[in-house]
Amino acid sequence: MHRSRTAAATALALALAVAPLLGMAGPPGAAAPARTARAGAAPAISPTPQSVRPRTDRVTLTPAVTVVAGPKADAAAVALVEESLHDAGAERVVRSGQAPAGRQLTVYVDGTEAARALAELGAGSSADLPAEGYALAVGDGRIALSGRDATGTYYAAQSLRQLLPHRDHPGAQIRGTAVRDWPATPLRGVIEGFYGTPWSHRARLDQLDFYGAHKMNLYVYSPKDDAYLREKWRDPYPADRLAEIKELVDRARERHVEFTYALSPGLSVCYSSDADLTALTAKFRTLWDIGVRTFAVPLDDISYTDWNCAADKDRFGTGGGAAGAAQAHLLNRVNREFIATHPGAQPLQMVPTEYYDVKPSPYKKALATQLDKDVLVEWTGVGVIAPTMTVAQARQAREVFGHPILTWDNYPVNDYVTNRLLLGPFNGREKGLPAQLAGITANPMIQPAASKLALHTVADYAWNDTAYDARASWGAAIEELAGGDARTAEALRAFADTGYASSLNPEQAPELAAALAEFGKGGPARKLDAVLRTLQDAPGVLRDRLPDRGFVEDSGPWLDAARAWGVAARTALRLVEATRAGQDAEAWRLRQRVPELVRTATSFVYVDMAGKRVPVLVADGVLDTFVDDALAGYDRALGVAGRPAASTDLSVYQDNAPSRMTDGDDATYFWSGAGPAAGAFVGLDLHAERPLGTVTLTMGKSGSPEDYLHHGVLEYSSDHKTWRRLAAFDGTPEVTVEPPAGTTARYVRARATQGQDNWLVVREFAVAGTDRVTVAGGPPAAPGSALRSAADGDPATVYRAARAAQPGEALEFTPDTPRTARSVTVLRPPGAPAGAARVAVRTGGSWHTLGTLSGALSRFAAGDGAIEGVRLMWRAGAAAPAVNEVILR
Ligand code: LOG
Repeated sequence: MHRSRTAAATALALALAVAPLLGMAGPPGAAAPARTARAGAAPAISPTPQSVRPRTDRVTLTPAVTVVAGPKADAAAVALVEESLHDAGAERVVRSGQAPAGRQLTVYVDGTEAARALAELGAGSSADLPAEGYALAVGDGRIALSGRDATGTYYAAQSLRQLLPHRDHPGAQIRGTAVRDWPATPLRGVIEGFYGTPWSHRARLDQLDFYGAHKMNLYVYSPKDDAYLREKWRDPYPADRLAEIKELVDRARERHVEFTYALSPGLSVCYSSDADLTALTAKFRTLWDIGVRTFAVPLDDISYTDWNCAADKDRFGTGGGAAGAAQAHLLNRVNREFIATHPGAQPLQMVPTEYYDVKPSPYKKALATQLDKDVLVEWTGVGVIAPTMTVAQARQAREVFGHPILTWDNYPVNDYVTNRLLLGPFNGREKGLPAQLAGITANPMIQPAASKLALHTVADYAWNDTAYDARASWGAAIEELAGGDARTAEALRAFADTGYASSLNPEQAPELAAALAEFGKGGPARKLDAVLRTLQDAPGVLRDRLPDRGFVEDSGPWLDAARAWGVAARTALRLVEATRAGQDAEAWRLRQRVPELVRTATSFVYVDMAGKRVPVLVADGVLDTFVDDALAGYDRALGVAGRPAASTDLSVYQDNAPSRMTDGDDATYFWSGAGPAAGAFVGLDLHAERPLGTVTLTMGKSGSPEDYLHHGVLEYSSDHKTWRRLAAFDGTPEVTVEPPAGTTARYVRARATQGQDNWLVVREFAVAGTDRVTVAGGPPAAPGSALRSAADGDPATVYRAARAAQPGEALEFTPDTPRTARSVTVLRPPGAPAGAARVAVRTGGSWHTLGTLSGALSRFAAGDGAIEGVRLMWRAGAAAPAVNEVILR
């Protein structure tokens, strides 16, 4: 893939990976917004109209309603008006040339009658509105609507649909209103332009309906993984494929959406070749014949330094300027020999190879000066995934490209983060931007229906950026998708919150994070549990009740993960409570349950088009942090260091997550999905400042012995900002460092000091405590387990014996130096039998029995004197013993 793609992906992965460490995922500045009160308020038109003047009167929906349509009224608009009247409870809807006598409701659609009614009702004339504008009025026993053009009339009908209620009998009262409305930018829509599984035919039809309902007028057909659009661009379509596309074209027309056919020849085209021009226009011609009127030639993600034919090199030379000239040459021919010769064809669109910045370059200069002026140039903003877009940048883009600019906004596209659903609103686009542009197109997710939340907000912004409020639009999108059902909306909101973060929305799960923060500040556990309960139940509610079945289908693994995280987080909450209340046995039981629940929550995968299984993320950096903190809090209360939390700014290859560096298992590993650049790191959070014992970093693995940091440094820090060097290492996959006595830190990291091509495998990254305990005796540990797990400071790791104890066998713990402690605690797995061992301590050179193991948690008063050793003397013949941790405190 193109280098800039990878860079963008890495940047986002980085931002999201470090967010928890930097506290970025913490409580959002803004409190959770109030639910939109709907009862009594006039139903909202979405996108928000430019001007709405409420009237004081109401109109009654009579059993029979007459529709008087002007001679040129748009057929789809009239049909939509009639359908909406039926849905609102009308028993009969009659089309007539004039209003009937009597008190029947009449709806005027376009024509002179509508114009008169609109003027009388205070909505003015549609004739002086911008293209696609409309006027709509309800009052004085009538409804009137009229568009500046056919699309305007259709949009008026869409707005009326939203004003009318859903009822099965007549009599509804509709509030009087006068609306004048128009779009902020001419083109508004969606470009199906991502890598990965292209949308299904059914999904595309559904999307076109959605665009029409949201006043979006453009759909660009450009899935990267449809071979007929790229690799096999010269090949004609088989008849059945063409028939399907025709169905899309027809549906688009009915919904007033411009179907744009985008052909990407850049992988193999010879710009100077007559034959290739003919191949391109011949393909366009087959699409023209089924009704397509808008065409695009995207030239993104191709090489422009290598020519595909020698003739191009001879004709255009080399370098970016030559590439721009070659592209302009081909596109001008398409423009002059195809677009210009087909009356009714809309302006040609193109995506430049440099689509992601506004820096002047020879390539851009060539396009600016040589490409026909009426060609629209697409631009992603500054950066492939632009976190923000400003008016000034849009002006610069227009200037540097020398053409009208159509944004290709890479949101909510998730092809570079297929483990995520991006469910937050369109954000960070400055007001005033639409006026600078020929239009706005959004590149959506691989999941069509799940894209609707974000696309709803894109439509709102593109239509009326002045009124746009990202959070409010997001709330409205949720309400609409929930079909007006409060319980469904609550579930959808909880779920969408877990997929809120992206380059555009730096806060992950803002509402959940706020609830967790409130609890952290002493808020009631009951309240947090209710929030987590809503999340846990949300997937079930959505599966039962969400009208959009596509959304449920698209979100499958994420719904599963959300439910499982809800369960894990609620259990962690109970752990926090039990720890605080000193309920030792219950807390220990929950402490052991949580890691299993987390394993389940992280087990759900999205299977991509190549069959690759990608573990999905929900509310990452928020839920996992809460759960980790609960475990660490328990461990701290117990007096052990606990397992450090691992992190990295490198991408992760498959499911080889950073946590595998700290699982005590040499057979598992973290594996990066790219060669580390200089500055990349893997790190440990020890949860609290503490003395550093031996630091070990074991990298590489059989099969990938070169996958280690070839040049790096070990560093430590107390605040994750100021770092001090512990040691440098070069050319060795196994690093062991003894920090100087007295060194304390909370964070330790290994940082690359040079970039490298080899990826990075870290089998284990560990920091020993300074007060070490040696474990000896038996029975011997089972494969995959170790004696030292019983005293490694991590209650999650467990020593499991390979067999039952033999007579006289004992497990013996010896601290480096005699330790003063009030108690000895032995933690064992759930269901561990009572009476399995006698526990003794050695003080002053002699052994004293403390008692016999009870259940999973046994605690003994240690008596006086520094402890020199602890022994578990097994009862022979009992089941193979297991010990999580022996703690002296
Ligand atoms: C591709 C696009 C892809 C997106 C996000 C453009 C113009 N082209 O870096 O197909 O979905 O990034 O991964 C792209 O954005 N190139």
